[in-house]
Amino acid sequence: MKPSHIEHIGIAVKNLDEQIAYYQDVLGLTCYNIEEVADQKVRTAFFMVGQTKIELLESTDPDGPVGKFIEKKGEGVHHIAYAVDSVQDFLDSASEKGVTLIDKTPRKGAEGLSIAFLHPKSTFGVLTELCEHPEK
Ligand code: CMX
Repeated sequence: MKPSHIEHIGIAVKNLDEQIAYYQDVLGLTCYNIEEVADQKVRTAFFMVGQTKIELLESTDPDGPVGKFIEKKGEGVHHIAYAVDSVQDFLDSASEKGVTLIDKTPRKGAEGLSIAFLHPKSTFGVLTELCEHPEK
């Protein structure tokens, strides 16, 4: 049940290309994947740091979750994603403990992962994502 590691940190950005340049030129990381996730209304860019990814999120729709977030709070850390063995088991356990779920069952996220979100209003203001790798 316990998460094995932080799968990724999601960062809301206004301009993906400008931010990719910063992560590459200043932090020395390599962008290894750019992917649009139509379901989430975002275009994403990924960097690996050890076992953990940085996921930059550019909104493709002002009414999408990242578009609304940037409008209210500006650019910055948007969510923390934990790697778990079973997203469904984790959701069931969190729900039993009174946590509000955004997703009651896993859905498909970037890079083919099964993902689900816990509502930030019941996780002390931190939007929390659970990720399961398909090979598990
Ligand atoms: N972190 C912390 N709080 C957040 C938040 C975030 N990322 N996003 C929204 N909130 C807060 C808002 O500030 C707002 O708080 P107040 O009521 O105090 O003002 C409250 O949640 C409601 O926000 P809203 O702008 O009215 O937005 P909605 O209720 O329509 O949606 C949420 C909020 C979290 C349910 C929605 O953003 C969601 O479903 N998120 C999960 C999916 C997602 O974020 N996808 C993008 C990433 C995809 C990927 O990783 O590939």
